[in-house]
Amino acid sequence: MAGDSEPNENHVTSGDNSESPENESDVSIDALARKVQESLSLAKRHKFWETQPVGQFNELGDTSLPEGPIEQPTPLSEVKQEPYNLPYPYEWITCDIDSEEVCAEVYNLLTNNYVEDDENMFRFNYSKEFLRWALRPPGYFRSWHIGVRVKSSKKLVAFITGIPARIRVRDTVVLMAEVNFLCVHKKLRSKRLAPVMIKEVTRRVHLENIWQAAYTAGVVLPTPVTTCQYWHRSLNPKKLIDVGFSRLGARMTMSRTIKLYKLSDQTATPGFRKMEPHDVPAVTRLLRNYLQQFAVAPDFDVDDVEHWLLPKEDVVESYLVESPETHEITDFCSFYSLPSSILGSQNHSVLKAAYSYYNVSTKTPLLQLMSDALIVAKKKDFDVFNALDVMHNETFLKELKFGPGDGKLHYYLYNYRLKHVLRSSELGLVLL
Ligand code: MYA
Repeated sequence: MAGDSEPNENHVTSGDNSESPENESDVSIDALARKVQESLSLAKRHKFWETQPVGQFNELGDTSLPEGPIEQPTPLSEVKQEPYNLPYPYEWITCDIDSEEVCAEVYNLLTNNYVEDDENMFRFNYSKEFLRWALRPPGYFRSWHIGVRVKSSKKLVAFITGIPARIRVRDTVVLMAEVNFLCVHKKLRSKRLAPVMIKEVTRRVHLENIWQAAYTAGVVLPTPVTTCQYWHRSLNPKKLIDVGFSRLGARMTMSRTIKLYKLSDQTATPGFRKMEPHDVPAVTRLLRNYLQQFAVAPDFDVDDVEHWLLPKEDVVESYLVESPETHEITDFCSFYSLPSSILGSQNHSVLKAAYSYYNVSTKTPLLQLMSDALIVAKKKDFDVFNALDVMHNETFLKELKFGPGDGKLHYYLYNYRLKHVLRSSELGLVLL
C-alpha cells in the first residue's frame, strides 16, 4: 500500500505490543526469543502463571527441553472433585447456553465487559447466535461453560469457557480444550478472580481426561508459541474514518480514499459459490490436506467441518470454487462475523467486521480467492475485513490493501512445550 495512504488502524485486542519473536531463520528466532525473555524477566513476575505447566520465560531458547506434555496426566480419581472456593458473595454456575435467558445474560456480560482495543474505542460484540455456535461444537461439554454469579442477586459477573478440539502439533494429534471468553465484570477487576476461573475450567477439563489446552490473548503471558498481527482491509472507509477506526492518510481526500478501496461488484473466479451441505466431504478433504503443512492446526473431520464451516447467517460464511468443467472443489475461503460496539460515536453504534477464517487455494491463486472474499463481504455490508498473518495470509495482505493493526494476538498452549517459537505463518489454527 502506498505510504501516504496507509490508514492508521485500530482493532479490538487489548494488551501489550511487545516485539514479536518471529524472523527468517530458526537461529535468529531463538536469539530473538532470548532477547524477549531478558526484557520480560526484568519487567514482570507472573504469580499465577509461574505455578502453571506452561513454557516459562526463563526456558525460552533452551532447546534441551523435550517437545510435548510438560506434566503427565494424574489418575482421574486424584482430580479434585469439588469446585475451587470463590470469595464469599459469589457462586459457580454451569451456563446452559441453549436457554434463551442464560444466553442473554452471557451476551450482556460480554457486550459490556469483554475485550476492548487499547484506546477503549471499540468492544467485541459477539452475537448470541455466534456464542451458541462457538460453544456447542461436536462433543462439547456443558460443564465447561462456567459462570460466576453474585449469590444474593444472581447477577452474572464472570465467565470462562472451554470446548474440545483435536489439535495436531507437528505429527501428534492432541485432544485439547480451547479456552475462550474469559471475562470478569469491570467492577471486579484485579481481585485475582481470573486465576480461580482458570483453575476451575482446568479442573473440569481434567475430569474429562483432557490435559492440554490452546488459547489466545492480547496480553503477554508465559509463553506465546507464536505472536500474530491483525491486518485490516477497509470496505467502508468513510464509516471507519468517521468512527476513528482509521485515519485519512496524509495528502488523501475522502473521495480518493473511497476510490482506493472500491471493489468490483462481481466476483472474478468462475465456479465461485457459497458452500452447501453436500460439499462437506469435499471441503473436509481439501482442508485436511491443506492444513497438513502447518506445525499447529486443527484435525478437522466431517462433523467439525459441518459445524464450523457450513454457512450460518450472520455467524460464518464459506465459499468455494467448483470447477465448471470437472465439478471438482478446488478452493475454499471463509470468514466469521464479529461486530464491535463503537463506544464513543454520535453517528454509529456497531462496526461490522468480517474475520478471515480458513482459506485453501489449490487452483485459484490465494490473492484472487481473497479478493472474491472481500467482494462478498462488502456485498454483505461489512465495514472491515480482518485477517491475521497466519498460514499463507502474508501473500495477499499488502496487495489487497490490508493495513497492519496496532495490537498483537499471542497464541498459547497449556501443558505442551514446543522447542521453538513458531513463525505466525507456521500456524494453521484460528480461534474465535
Ligand atoms: S482472552 C480474552 C480475555 N478477556 C478480556 O480481555 C476481557 C476484558 N478483561 C477481563 O475481563 C479481565 O481483565 C480478565 C482478567 C478476566 C482478562 N488470559 O483476576 P485478575 C492473568 C490468561 O486480578 P483481571 C481469553 O478469553 C494475569 O496475567 N490470564 O485480573 C483466553 C494475572 O496472572 P499473573 C490472564 O484483570 C483465556 C492474573 O490473570 C489474562 O481482573 C485463556 C490476574 O488476575 C488472559 N487474557 O481479570 C485463559 N488476563 O499474576 C487461560 C490476565 O500470573 C486458559 N490474566 O500474571 C489456560 C488453559 C486452561 C485449561 C487447561 C486444561 C488442561
